[in-house]
Amino acid sequence: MAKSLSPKAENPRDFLNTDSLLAEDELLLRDTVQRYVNDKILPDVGEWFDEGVFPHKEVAKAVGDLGLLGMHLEGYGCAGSSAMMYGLACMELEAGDSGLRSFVSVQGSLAMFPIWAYGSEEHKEEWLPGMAAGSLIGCFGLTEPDSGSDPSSMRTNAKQDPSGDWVLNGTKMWITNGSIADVAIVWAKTDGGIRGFVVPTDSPGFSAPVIGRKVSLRASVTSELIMDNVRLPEAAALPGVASMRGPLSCLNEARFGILFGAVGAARACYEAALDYANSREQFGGPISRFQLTQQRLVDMMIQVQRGTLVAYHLGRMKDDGGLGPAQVSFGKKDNVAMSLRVAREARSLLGANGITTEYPVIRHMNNLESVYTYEGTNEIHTLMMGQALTGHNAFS
Ligand code: TGC
Ligand code: FAD
Repeated sequence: MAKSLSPKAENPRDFLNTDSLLAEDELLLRDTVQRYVNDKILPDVGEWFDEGVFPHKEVAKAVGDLGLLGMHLEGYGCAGSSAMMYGLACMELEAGDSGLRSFVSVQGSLAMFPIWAYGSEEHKEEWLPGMAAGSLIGCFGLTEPDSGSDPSSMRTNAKQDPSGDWVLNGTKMWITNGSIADVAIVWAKTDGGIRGFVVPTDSPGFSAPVIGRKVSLRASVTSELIMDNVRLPEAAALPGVASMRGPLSCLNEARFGILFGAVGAARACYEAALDYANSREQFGGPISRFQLTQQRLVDMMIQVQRGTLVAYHLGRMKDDGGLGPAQVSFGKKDNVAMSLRVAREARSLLGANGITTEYPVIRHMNNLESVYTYEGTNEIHTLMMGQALTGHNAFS
């Protein structure tokens, strides 16, 4: 009888027992979000993706009730959780769908964070409690049609007229949650530098048409923001920052969530491939008995486990206050690229079934193409790390 080489059975879903690196409250939070995703998202998300819809009201209320919106912020109805907890939530949400994690990251890290970090007391009291509860939705407008990787070239501008009011003009592009938002954080050039503006989306002159024909992140709303002489009171400008540091610091927060989220998507693809390989039979037995299939599964498993370790390490660094932007780039670049590789390999392992949304893999794979591009493309993160290594700016 063949003797097993290992004294105990490794868990194929957590081979290195990375769970042992998490504290009890972290595991509890992780399991709660996982249960929500399994029960309320996975049964329907394939259909949402097929139909290009995202039931934002129900989802916003549910994730608000779970305390996930702006969960890493303190006060104003926010949970005040650790960075690690926020990362774990993102991991589980993205195991459901990148669109779900996008919704939560944009709300918490890109719309609530700038209000929390740079807003006036009035901004915080007016917006944050409702946003934490999910009854108000936010979006973040930085990218423009001609200004993507280089946001400091933006054309959107705000001018103050003699009354003190701001008049905002310009177009933002590819804005997650744009058409469903109650409030947009819009970054614009002013005579005093780049400022963030808190723009209620019912302001006259503001519109947010949906961007259609997407084959990625279909269960997520992506929009243009058009500002045509939008008049705002003087107090609409975020008082705490007047440079690119404002929007770029928000990106750090969201990129941190993404480096966890991408692992969740990769794990979902790997697990789908493992289950499929054990059940699909060819040449008289399960395809998991072929050496080549085992090599593919082992490669996927190693990549997912490595990505998990990187995420947990960066999570601990952030909670200790020692995580710099170029280290966030390490995680965003590497974990998203890893996730896309795993998704493509899993897609191929599922054969023809891999091309249908009956299975989650191609949905994740297509979503990850957006994740690879947004929040700083793979190349931009390479250059951020290159600059940290060498001191040379190779962006232009
Ligand atoms: P640079 O001249 O280097 O710096 C300007 C000011 O910003 C500060 N800074 C940062 N602060 C905090 N965090 C960072 N990561 C920072 N990077 C720079 C810097 O210290 C300086 O501060 P100060 O006070 O001296 O003025 O900036 P730059 O304009 O040359 O930009 C450099 C570059 C290329 C890295 C940056 O533009 C960049 O990251 N580009 C990528 C654009 C991007 O990621 N866009 C994302 C849009 S949002 C999105 O995609 C949401 S998807 C949401 C979803 O659905 O999940
Ligand atoms: P470009 O900047 O035009 O880049 C094109 C290519 O050139 C890329 O491969 C890039 O890596 C490469 N490149 C650019 N500069 C360099 C360089 N210096 N060296 C080498 N290569 C370079 N933005 C928001 O503000 N808010 C949102 O909520 C938001 N949500 C999004 C949702 C989705 C689904 C998507 C797809 C995008 C979203 N974005 C959002 C926009 C996103 O951040 C941008 O798409 C991204 O920053 C890249 O900009 P770009 O698409 O204009 O590409």
